[in-house]
Amino acid sequence: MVVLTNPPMEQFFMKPSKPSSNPLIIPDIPLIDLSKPESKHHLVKACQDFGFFKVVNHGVPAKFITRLESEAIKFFDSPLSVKQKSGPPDPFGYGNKSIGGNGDIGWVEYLLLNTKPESVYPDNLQGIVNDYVTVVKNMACEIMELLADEMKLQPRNVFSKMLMDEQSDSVFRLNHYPPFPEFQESETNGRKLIGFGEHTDPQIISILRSNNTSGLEILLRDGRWMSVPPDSESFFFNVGDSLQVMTNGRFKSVKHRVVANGTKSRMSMIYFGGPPLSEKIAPLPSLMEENEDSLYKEFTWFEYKKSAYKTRLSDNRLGFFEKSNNILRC
Ligand code: GA4
Repeated sequence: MVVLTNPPMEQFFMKPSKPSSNPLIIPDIPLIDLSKPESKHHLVKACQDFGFFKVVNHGVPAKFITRLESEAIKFFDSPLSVKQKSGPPDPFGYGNKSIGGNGDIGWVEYLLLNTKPESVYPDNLQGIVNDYVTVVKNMACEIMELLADEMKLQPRNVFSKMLMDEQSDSVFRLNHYPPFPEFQESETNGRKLIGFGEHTDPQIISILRSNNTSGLEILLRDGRWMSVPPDSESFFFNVGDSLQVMTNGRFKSVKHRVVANGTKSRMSMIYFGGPPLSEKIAPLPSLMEENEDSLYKEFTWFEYKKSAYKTRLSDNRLGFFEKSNNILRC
């Protein structure tokens, strides 16, 4: 395990990216309005083209969100010695600047929690996190069932049952991106500050809610990074690696990253819906066309997770599980 006590400041800046040949057309983030039944028809395309969409009119009561946000602010405002009682992350617990165990760093502090019922959280967060995870998981299941309907998959809980399973290996994360001391454009030469480096999520589906500070960016199919306008009242869903495999590459596990703002704090809360450890992850037979080959070797979520936790954030984790004799859809 790599322990970085004080990484040089220089390492927190992104390498400049090549100017895009197509900078003018910025697509809209797919929007799913749960108050409009016809909105579900956009789900499949959103997962195929972006691996990402925004959900509005979701019905999650604001109190679950605001209570958690204010407790999270209190937690991150407390002295380092108090926060460190919940750490170091192994992988669960409080972490500061160091992400994962393989040398990734970002201008972020976080609390990573296991959502298993027996898990113990820092004071005041226990009930509040449990309540939040329960309502967000229910919304995730509703979306996954609409997706199954749209894909004509039977039973319609084919995805949601993995999140609902008592053994579901789901994770919850609070990220706080604090201001950067003496952050000035002139000193950074316009370079972006790494909050959370580019990566895909290994799980099935991730659901993010943030305060109104920008920072989240997604990688579009044409190779451009697109900044996602923040919206504290909505939830952002992203397809994870496991869902990409279960759909045999039809859905894209979206690469995303967070650029730290430098002057304004960003706070996000993310539920990562994962299957039970023993679950076999493979393309769903009911979805495969006649003579369609699986692009991936079958694996259990335990095997995938074990392998994923040995990688660096930006690595292509699914690469180890691709069947090399197949040509990947792009
Ligand atoms: C990305 C998605 C989740 O935040 C996470 C992350 C995990 C961690 O922070 O410990 C990982 C990362 C994430 C993927 C590769 C490995 C593991 C950091 C890292 C370098 C909790 C998860 O499940 O995978």
